[in-house]
Amino acid sequence: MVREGATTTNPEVLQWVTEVAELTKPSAVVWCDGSQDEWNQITAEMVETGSLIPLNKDLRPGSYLARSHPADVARVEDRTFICSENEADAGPTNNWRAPADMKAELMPLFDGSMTGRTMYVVPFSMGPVGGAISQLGIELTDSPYAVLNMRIMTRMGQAALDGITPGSEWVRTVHSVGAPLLEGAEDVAWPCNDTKYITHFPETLEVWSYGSGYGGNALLSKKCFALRIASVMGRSEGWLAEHMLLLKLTNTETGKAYHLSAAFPSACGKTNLAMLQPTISGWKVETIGDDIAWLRPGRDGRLYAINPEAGFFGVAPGTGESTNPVAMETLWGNTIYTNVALTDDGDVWWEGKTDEVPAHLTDWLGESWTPESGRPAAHPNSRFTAPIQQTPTLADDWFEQDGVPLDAILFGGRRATNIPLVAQSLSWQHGVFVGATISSEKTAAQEGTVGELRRDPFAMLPFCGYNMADYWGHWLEVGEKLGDKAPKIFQVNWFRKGADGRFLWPGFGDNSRVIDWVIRSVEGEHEGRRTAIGTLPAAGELNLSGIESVESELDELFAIDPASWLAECDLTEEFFAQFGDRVPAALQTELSELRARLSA
Ligand code: OXD
Ligand code: MN
Repeated sequence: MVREGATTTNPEVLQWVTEVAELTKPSAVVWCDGSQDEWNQITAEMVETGSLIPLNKDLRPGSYLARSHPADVARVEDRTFICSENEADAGPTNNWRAPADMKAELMPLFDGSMTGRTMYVVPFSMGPVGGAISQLGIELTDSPYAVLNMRIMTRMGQAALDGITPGSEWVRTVHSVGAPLLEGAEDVAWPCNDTKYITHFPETLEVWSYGSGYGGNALLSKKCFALRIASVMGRSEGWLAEHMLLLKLTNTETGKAYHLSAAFPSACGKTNLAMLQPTISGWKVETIGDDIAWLRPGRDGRLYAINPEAGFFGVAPGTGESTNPVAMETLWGNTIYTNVALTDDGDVWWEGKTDEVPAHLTDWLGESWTPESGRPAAHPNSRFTAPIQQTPTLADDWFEQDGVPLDAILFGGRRATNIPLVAQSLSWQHGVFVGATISSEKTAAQEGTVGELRRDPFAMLPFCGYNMADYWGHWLEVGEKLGDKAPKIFQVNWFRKGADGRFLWPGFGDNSRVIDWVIRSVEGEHEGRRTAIGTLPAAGELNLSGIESVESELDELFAIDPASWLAECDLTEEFFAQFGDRVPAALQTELSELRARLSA
């Protein structure tokens, strides 16, 4: 069955696909080629079975709506495991299981899990096929929804499979929704299982995912491969897999181009920044990526970056004409929507898409909805999956085979207090300290005390495939190798609030003003103002033309209160303590030097 339509002769691939098929027992195996015909066929089948709703062809050509099971709507971090041989290699911030124990637990679940379903063989490349920073993988899945999403999110198809040659390095990923379809039984629109496992085997470059059809649980190229497994590959091969967006900035006066990456925790507006529309003149801003960047030293000693993905899997609510017109244009068609609301004329809607709320909708659960219903029409984690090549602001650099050189790296969180709008780190080592201590205040939506700091180092807390403290050490080593060719590191915070609870900074397109300062600092055009926590813009350096009223907020936006910073240093010490003596000495030095500067 496996070898019948096989489109490779690589015995390693054939053997692995055969083994998984013997275990999961699908009724058919389909080798995907990534073609339009294949897409047409799978979408037609899913429409037929009720798993996809075709949208109005005049309003959203080539687009579909999927509604998930109401209990399968997000990544499941408490069911996510790093299965390294040694527990200490997973570190205190990951769930760990010994590989053999986890396999013993999983195999009975996968045994026959694809019964009655088709197993798709989905070969894909992360980054341009054959690129210096690219990697190859295969996902075996019984979810046609996952196949369609993978076709948008990766370079999926024959070229990727052809790149997987005997002896080459590639990542094996297996996904089952865990819902065998027994003879005569009727299928459901969104099969899944209450039992869920998202498991990673970094030493053997494998991912096994069971029970969920949603997002990062099912599109194994994304968080599972491109962050958790790739971070481990990067550690041993001298590169970095990061939860970062990627931007190209061109100075329209000089024509000089720059590249910037930025790490923010989930739900801090990465997609909005990736599609930034500057409110100041002098810059052309173009998109390269919105979620993941792989960084690797190039032959010239600089740090090169790619966006390994080929699409956006973006959060729909809050994306609208006023907040992100570029995203709205990108979503014109060829898009899969999941868990958004359906309008009466066959288009999609979600909270924040338009200022005006439609009088009637079908909500994400398939029920009739009006503004009086008292519940959101779209699920808060509803998504669009859209091809990156539809982005009107896409930079040519997305196609660059070997990536683009980075000039600056930003680290940001969502901080109402303490953290200034922007600060340049004093050195690479200090920048790694800043990345390692990224945090956001907890909001009412999260467990814990409101205002308490939630640490999210490098925005990688749920995504680092090895011990977080070793990861910091790896960043330090990469920086040492780059020396004075290393990109400059900045800390940013769009979310600082005044004593009256108002946001002090307008954000969105006006963040271009901060990026203008960042690039001019990299170029040495600005002196800055050195403080205990980093270099801030000196008077007059931040371009406020057109928003002069913000001038009166600058004192608060850039205020550094030594007492509350010192209190935060105590929290950092506690945070570091959970990693024991694996915390690099250089970061302990940074902490004590920061305390000394604040106390001076
Ligand atoms: C995402 C996330 O979906 O970070 O990108 O959670
Ligand atoms: Mn993300």
